Amino acid sequence: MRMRKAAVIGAGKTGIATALYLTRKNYEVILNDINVMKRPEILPSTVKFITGSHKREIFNDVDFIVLSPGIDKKKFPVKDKKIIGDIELFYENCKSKIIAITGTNGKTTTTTLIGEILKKKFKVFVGGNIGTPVLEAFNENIDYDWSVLELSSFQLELIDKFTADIVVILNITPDHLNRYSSFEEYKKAKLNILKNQKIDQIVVLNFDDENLKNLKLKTENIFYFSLKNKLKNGAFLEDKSIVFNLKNKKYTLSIHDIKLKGMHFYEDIMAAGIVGLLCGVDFKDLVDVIKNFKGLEHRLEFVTEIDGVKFYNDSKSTTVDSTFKALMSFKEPIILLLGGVHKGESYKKLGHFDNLKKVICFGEAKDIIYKDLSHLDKKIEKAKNLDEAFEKALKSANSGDIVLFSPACSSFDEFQNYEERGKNFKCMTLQLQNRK
Ligand code: UMA
Repeated sequence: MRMRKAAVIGAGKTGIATALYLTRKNYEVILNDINVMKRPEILPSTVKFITGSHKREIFNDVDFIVLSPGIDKKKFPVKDKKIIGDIELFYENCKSKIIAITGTNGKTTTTTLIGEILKKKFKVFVGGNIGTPVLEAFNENIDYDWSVLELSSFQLELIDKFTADIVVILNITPDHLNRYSSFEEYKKAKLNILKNQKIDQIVVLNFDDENLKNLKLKTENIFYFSLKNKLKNGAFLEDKSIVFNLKNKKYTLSIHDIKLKGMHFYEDIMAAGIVGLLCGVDFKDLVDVIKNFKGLEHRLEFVTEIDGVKFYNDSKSTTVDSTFKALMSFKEPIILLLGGVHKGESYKKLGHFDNLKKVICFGEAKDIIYKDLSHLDKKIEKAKNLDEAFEKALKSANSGDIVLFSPACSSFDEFQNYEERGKNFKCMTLQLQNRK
């Protein structure tokens, strides 16, 4: 009998984990990356590694193709083969219950929180867009109770039968408009998380998001969270507390127990709390996790205070909406560093905060940003790159100000990724501190 044969496209994190997984499953594997690169050492010799363009003939006799999420299926030259992503392969083999989290902003924080909360009671795998490829769940023979998956629109485009026991959709605002032709197309990819809805599925949605509030679903197990409305079944903000009102039981969490700055984090906490309580975690364990959660690197992360100026690293912000939320988190005068690679959105809504003292725009997107925010007049300046933007920010900063690095763009004009960009910002800040 002929060995089953699969092609894996992209030799990044996903591609390598997929090639290793399929090899273990006795597939003959071809791994093809468009970039000419060294053969990754971790690959077993049985994997055929081909660099260079995705030529049709490479795939002639494969049974299916696994695309990495960064590769746009619409642009992939092969159309007559089954094409899936690693999430689908995961689903085919997964024995645990699944929680799938998506949304434009807050996915990683919510996924991390849900993971930590469930770990109080269960064996939990956490993976997906968060950085650990999902197929790594099968590296060791662990019987997980729950798999908690952060899923991006790119990953959701490539599902076929995938479904989850609990689905969380945090928000849908414009993003990746350099890959999608419209917001509607992007939204459709995100909502693919409900493609194979189940009648008994639990769905957790943001009531304040017009794209989510009125979704027609098969299930009646819908739980909402809201910063603005008191809800009968879900979580909401009341006075200085988050109230979880679930199945006729009320639990109250004081916001003084929350270390994270920014109302948008309350949404993540509400969503994670609902999931935790529905899964049967004790409220006191949930509060314990939230009390001790200091937030994640590069997400409105407090770096340091120098001469009364506070520096925040929000390098993960690659969308206008998430920078908008970062701006909403401060009452103090803000010096905002904005720029990188333009992703197709208008920056206009960022220019209407009274406490915006200065905007320094930099990188490839600087001219577009400058034009969109031209009404700021003397309050906006251009800089070549992040280094220069940082220097200019210092010139405007006085005691009591916030220097907010929340770029609203992707990082690839200067950096490998947002992590490298954020580390760079933190490094400049800490060097400044050492000079003092
Ligand atoms: N490549 C090709 N052909 C192409 C384009 C790229 O062969 O036409 C190759 C590149 O040369 C590279 C490889 O594909 O070697 C990269 O693949 P990838 O971009 O899918 O990256 P991975 O390393 O596999 O990481 C992916 C996710 N990346 C993207 O979706 C862009 C990671 O999310 C995720 O953590 C990881 O899988 C594990 O699941 C990152 C991300 O930026 C954090 N996500 C986006 C976001 O959050 O906004 C969606």
